[in-house]
Amino acid sequence: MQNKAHSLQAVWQALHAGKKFFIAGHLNPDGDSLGCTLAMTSLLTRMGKKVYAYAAPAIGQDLQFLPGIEKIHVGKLPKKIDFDTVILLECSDKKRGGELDLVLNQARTLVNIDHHLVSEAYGNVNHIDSGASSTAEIIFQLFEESGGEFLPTPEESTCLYTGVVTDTGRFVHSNTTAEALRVASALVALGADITTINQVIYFTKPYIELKLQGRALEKMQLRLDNKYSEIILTRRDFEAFGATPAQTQGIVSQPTMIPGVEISALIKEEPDKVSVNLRSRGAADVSKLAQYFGGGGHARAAGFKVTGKSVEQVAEELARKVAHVVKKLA
Ligand SMILES: [Mn+2]
Repeated sequence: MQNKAHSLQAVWQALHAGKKFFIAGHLNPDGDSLGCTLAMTSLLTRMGKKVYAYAAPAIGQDLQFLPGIEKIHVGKLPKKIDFDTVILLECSDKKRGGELDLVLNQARTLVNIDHHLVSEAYGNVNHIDSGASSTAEIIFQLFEESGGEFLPTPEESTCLYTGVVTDTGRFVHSNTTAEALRVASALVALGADITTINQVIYFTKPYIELKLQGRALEKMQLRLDNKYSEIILTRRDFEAFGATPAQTQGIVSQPTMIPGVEISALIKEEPDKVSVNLRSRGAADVSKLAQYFGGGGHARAAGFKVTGKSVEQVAEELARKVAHVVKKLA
């Protein structure tokens, strides 16, 4: 069995030993994934290392404010692949980072840092802490482990705070531990720009996203004794506002505000697949549901994608599975 619990000191050893680094988070990077990629890129650059930061396939508009974002190579691998150390952040398995086989196969050292509940120890150095609110929390602890040699800069603090605040849902999810708040507090003290983070991430929404949200709530249906909320957005819904399936942030968690709703699903018809976001009020573990359909995530927030089936087929298959889950809760 591989070791899932290498110490942060082992991570530091790999950072010191490497010269040419490749860093990536998961596909469709969120605030945690990008925040950690940028903070690590900045740290390694300060250490005098060569770093190639990668994210794919695109970076959302709301995360473009992150300091250093222009340094990320979006969906583009270098012509010459020549890295001694690869750092995968937030990737519960090797495939989560995208088509990186060429990079992964040639690296001497693969460092895997993650906080997902179901995470494989695919690296040579694996630091997997499912008790951490976010990978950003772990990266902050990594800084602390340097014994004062490296403190996060204000820019790195902004990146890491973004990871903590987004993964905890603005400090409301059950992963909002004392440690998460301690780390957030320390990052604010170090200069994290929380005014910009709050304004850009939480108080900015394009007109078409608000309109799409309105359409989604109108289409929301309660099923299974009102314990399951289902929202189906078809291609036509997206076309009505000129929106893309990526512009649905925040929609899936809204139905869990309704008393009695245990599970919420947002089912989206995309050009080549059906993608599903799941949320749980807390009693049901939606990561298990997602895993059944080949996806993954956390107990309260998970998702999956299906190809070759219609949006209606996926909705019915999911509803049948959800029925088993909510029955057990009763
Ligand atoms: Mn995360």
